[in-house]
Formats: sequence, C-alpha cells, structure tokens
Amino acid sequence: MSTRRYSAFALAREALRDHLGWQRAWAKASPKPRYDVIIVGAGGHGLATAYYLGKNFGIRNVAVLEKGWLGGGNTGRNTTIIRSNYLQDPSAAIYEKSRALYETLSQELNYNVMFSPRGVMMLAQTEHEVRGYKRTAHANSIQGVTTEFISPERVKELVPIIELKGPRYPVLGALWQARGGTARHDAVAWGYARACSDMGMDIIQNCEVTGIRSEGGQVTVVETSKGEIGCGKLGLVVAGHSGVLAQKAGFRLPIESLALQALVSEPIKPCMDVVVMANTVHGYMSQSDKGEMVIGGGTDAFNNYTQRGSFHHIEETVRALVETFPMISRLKMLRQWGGIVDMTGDRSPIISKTPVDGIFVNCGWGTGGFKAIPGSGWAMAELMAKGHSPLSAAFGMERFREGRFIDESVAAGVAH
Ligand code: FAD
Ligand code: PYC
Repeated sequence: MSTRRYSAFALAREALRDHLGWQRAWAKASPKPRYDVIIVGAGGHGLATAYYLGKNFGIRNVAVLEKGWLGGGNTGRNTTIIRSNYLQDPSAAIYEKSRALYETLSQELNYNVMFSPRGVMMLAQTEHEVRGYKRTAHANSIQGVTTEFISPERVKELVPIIELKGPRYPVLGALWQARGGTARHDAVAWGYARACSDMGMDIIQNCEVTGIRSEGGQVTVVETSKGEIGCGKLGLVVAGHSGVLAQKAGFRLPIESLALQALVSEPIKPCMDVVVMANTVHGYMSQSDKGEMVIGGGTDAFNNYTQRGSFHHIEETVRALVETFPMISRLKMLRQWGGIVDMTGDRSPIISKTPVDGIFVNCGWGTGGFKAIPGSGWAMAELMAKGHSPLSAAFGMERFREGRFIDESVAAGVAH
C-alpha cells in the first residue's frame, strides 16, 4: 500500500472524521531470507543511506536493522545544531551539502522536520579563538560556505541575554552562520523511515545484529536476534557501536566510544532565537519551540558505553554557561540524558569501504553528526552503489594508516 501524502487537505479531511484514517508512518516488517543491501542501525545516517540508495540509485531491496527502536540512539538524543562552518575542504563540502539538503528536506520527504535556520554563533572568548574563527571564516568564503566573524556588539544585538564581560572569559566576537540552525531530530529519523518504507524497504526494529559472516573475503550473511539474513552488501551505521560491529566482521576501526550528555530546563518565555556555542567554557544552548533551554557540554573524560547522564556534567556545564548567561542560574533543569558518540582521532567521520568486500562503514561522526545526516546518507549511498563518491573520498579509513588526517578538532565544536 503506498503512503498517502500529508497535506493541509489531508489534515482537514481527518479532522472531519475523528482522525481515524491516518496510516502507520512506516510498515512493520519481518526479515526476508535475503536483501541486496542491509543497513545496520536505524539512526539518521542509516535511514538516510537507505533513502538515497532507493531515490538516487533505484536500489530498493533493502533492509534497515535496528536493535532497539528507530531513532533511539544518538539521533534522538542530540541538541540538533545544524551548521557547516568547518575548516577543511572535504568537511565543508559534505557539511554544506547536508545543510543545503536540510533546507528542503521537509518538502522532499513530505514530512515536517521543522528545520529552523535561526543562525548559529560560536563565541570567541580567547585571542586564540578569535584567530581560529577568523581563519575559518576566510576558509569558508573560499569554500562557498556563508559565515562571518562578528563583533561583540553584534553578538549582543543578536543575543540580548548574553553577558559580554564574563568573569573569566569576555566575549571577543563570534563566528556567525546565519543559515545554520536546528531541526526536530526525531522527525528527521521518522521522515526518512516513512519515505524508505514507501519505497518498499523493510525497517526491522528489535533486531540486533549479533554476527557477520563472509566467504572468500565477501560478506554473505548477518546473524541477528531474528535469525540469519543473506545480503549482497552491508552498511554498518551504528555510531558508538561501530567498533563492536567491526570486530564481528573481522576488522578494527580507529574509534573510541564515549558518553556525551545534554539537558533541558523548564520552559520559559522566548528569550533567545539563535543557537549559541561557547566552546572555551564547554557549553552550548538554544531555546526549543516549547521554551526549554536546550543545553549541552563536553564528552566524558573516559571511554564508556553509558547511555545516561551524570551529576558532575550538569554541574560543570551549567556552571560554565552561567558565566556567559547569568539568567540561567534561576532555571530548574528538567531532564538529562546521554548518547554514545563515536570519536576518531582527527574528529572527522569515516565513510569507507572495509577489508571485507561488500562491507561499508559510516561512523566517526562523534559529537557532530546530526547536522550531517542528509549529506552523509547521500555520500554513503553513492559509495555503496557505485564504489566511489566524490563527497566521501577523503573520509576513507585508510587515511589513518597513510597519515592524511582531516583535522577538525576546533570546528567539531564540542569540548573533547
Ligand atoms: P545513531 O542515531 O546512534 O544510530 C545508530 C543505531 O545503531 C542506534 O539506533 C543503535 O541502536 C543501532 N545499533 C547499534 N548496534 C546495533 C546492532 N548490533 N544491531 C542493530 N542495530 C544496532 N550532532 C550535531 O550535528 N549537532 C548537535 O547539536 C549534536 N548534539 C549532540 C548532543 C548529544 C548529547 C549527543 C549524544 C550527540 C550529539 N550530536 C550532535 C551527535 C549526533 O547525535 C550523532 O553524530 C548522530 O546522531 C549519529 O547518528 P547515527 O545515525 O550515526 O547514530
Ligand atoms: O556539532 O554543532 C555541533 C554540536 C553541537 C553540540 C554538539 N555537537
């Protein structure tokens, strides 16, 4: 059954019949014996990969296997910041492609992902950051990414609640990307899932991949909690569990897994309509449509697979942000959570073939992959379909052996 379009007309029609006519957003599926392509991980990157395989290359005999619930990993746990103000050319290219795809994603998927290009500001609070961000603004102008370095006065105009003369770190300016912003993270996953299901793909939840088998160096079968499934190609798109899955397939990845945490305050009246990142003091903040202040900090200082928050992070992050936003000292914090992020040494992703024929990996997005979902899916689909993608060419895993790092430790934007 093909999916009915969402529209104002559909909303009015359903309003007149007690909303009884809505369909499931995606079909409930059980595994078939074999697929042309299996994607492991129904986060944003896995679902976007499946979507562009179908849309751009007509490959639709695809299953997306998810051990928990769709979007329940980092995709549903992030602070939703979207920007493309990276320093290195390959990064600027893929993040800007992604940001541009976000601009029209709601129309493309016929699903409101609530993209809000409200502007993203990275505060410069040391002379070193001033130099670094001016360099990024120059690089961005050559790369065709629209950013600018703005004065403290302009910062204050855009963010009236900010304290420019903090006790430790004054605001000396900021890197400003006016078309950066936020989107609704669950909706991004749900929108891609619905579009994949509409193309006839199977999205199978509660289906953990427990083993990966190959013959003569070519992937053949994945073992899952719902039985064995054959495949021609396999995409591993499992973020913090990438090292675990690679081990099952018989190779190693240069990835460390760490918890990254975030929290939200009680809802308050609108007071800040841009996103602010303060990387020196380790904090970033935006206001959600519901009025909550959405706040995040740095990663844990030790490797772990803990998908939950901890007290010392609330303390550290809020204490740091209070210097720059004194008014948040009066807020009650409502919820806190964590996700397992997949960190590479150069803070850039891996979109790559692997030592096993037919197995591809997409990981290493670490603290910053929500913004990359559409661009990453686009590139990974091209790599899986054609064996090469210009957008992902620099992000192969061989770069760690060859010393061709794509150092984004500053632009990655979160303390780590
Ligand atoms: P995930 O969404 O984690 O999906 C991977 C899926 O694989 C999971 O659903 C998992 O259950 C599944 N899986 C794992 N193992 C198996 C298995 N064996 N079998 C089957 N399925 C399996 N990025 C930004 O750009 N902006 C931000 O503001 C931002 N803020 C962040 C704040 C926090 C607190 C966190 C944790 C992350 C943040 N990020 C941000 C990073 C961003 O969330 C991630 O990079 C991105 O969501 C990764 O998406 P993914 O699809 O690769 O991974
Ligand atoms: O990459 O912009 C980012 C980000 C913000 C918070 C976590 N990651």
